[in-house]
Amino acid sequence: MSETEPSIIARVEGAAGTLLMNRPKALNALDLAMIRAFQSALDAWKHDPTVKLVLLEGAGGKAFCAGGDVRGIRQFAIDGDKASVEAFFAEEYAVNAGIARFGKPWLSLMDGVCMGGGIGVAVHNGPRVVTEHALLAMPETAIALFPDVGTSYILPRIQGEIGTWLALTGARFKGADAVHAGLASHYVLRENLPALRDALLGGDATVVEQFAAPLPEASFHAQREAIARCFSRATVLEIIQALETEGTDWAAEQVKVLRRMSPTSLCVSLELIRRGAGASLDECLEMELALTRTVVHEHPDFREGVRAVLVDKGNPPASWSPARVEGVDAAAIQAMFA
Ligand code: QUE
Repeated sequence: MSETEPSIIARVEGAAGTLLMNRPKALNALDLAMIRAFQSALDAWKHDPTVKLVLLEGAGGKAFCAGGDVRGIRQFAIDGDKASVEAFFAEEYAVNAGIARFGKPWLSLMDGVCMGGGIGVAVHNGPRVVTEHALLAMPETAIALFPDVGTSYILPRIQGEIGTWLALTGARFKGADAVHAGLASHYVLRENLPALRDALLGGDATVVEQFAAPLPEASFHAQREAIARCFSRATVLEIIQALETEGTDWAAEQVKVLRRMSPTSLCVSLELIRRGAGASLDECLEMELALTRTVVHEHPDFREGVRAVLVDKGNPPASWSPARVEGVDAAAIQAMFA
């Protein structure tokens, strides 16, 4: 049965188009077939007057969507199949842009893990609902990618350098944290999702207001000032030095995390976020697509990062190239944006 079940289940229920990401064993990570199903739904429903809103959910109870199919991308890179890598990212980013200009509410119910590509199908429209079981992250620097799916537009617009901190360290956000940062718009308890879902099939997205629960304090509340102080620096090395100057356990832990990430990826990600602050969403998606071409095919860290994190799980990266942030050539990073 599961072999023939579609990886996206698209239906019209009442006045809502509903999309269920349905690869629970892969935490609903997006492959190209799923991305194409998103595009079909956007095309079918954008001008369909019977569809008043879209409701997006993840199957299985554990994840909304863990990201993109980076294992598949890595294999394309190893095979030298540039066309398939290009198709994946170009079509994924087109879906992100299509959601932003869909013109009707595109309502995401983030209950469980939501990372990378999952954030990309959730945050460019709204309402963006999280539960107390939501876990949001941009973990790409661990696999030597960079914050993509239009997050280079979103992250620099979060106040107090929270977006820079998220992008570089891959910090995990709970549902309430995501609302405090503006990545999510409504905090709803999991037990109330069935009733919210039923209400939404009536076609009025504003009913979500009636389901919002009191918002707990952000888990990063005590670190807000340190985040703003340290992550506003011009270079990754200066951010690390600023964290070392803080002299707190929290800051020392951030340095440890940053030292585990791909140094090249940290520098690319910081530059991307700084450039994204002054760019439109479409310009950000274009920058990201251009970066995939060098980062995936020409830089060794991506293959090594995906191998370590997702293929041979728990087997840490043998070596990054260069191995340390101190060894990254600033001109080489700038050249990747040319
Ligand atoms: C960085 C990423 C991803 C990641 C981990 C990272 C990513 C992704 C997955 C993932 C996780 C579990 C799965 C799966 C994929 O993990 O993009 O299929 O079952 O999809 O550190 O960018």
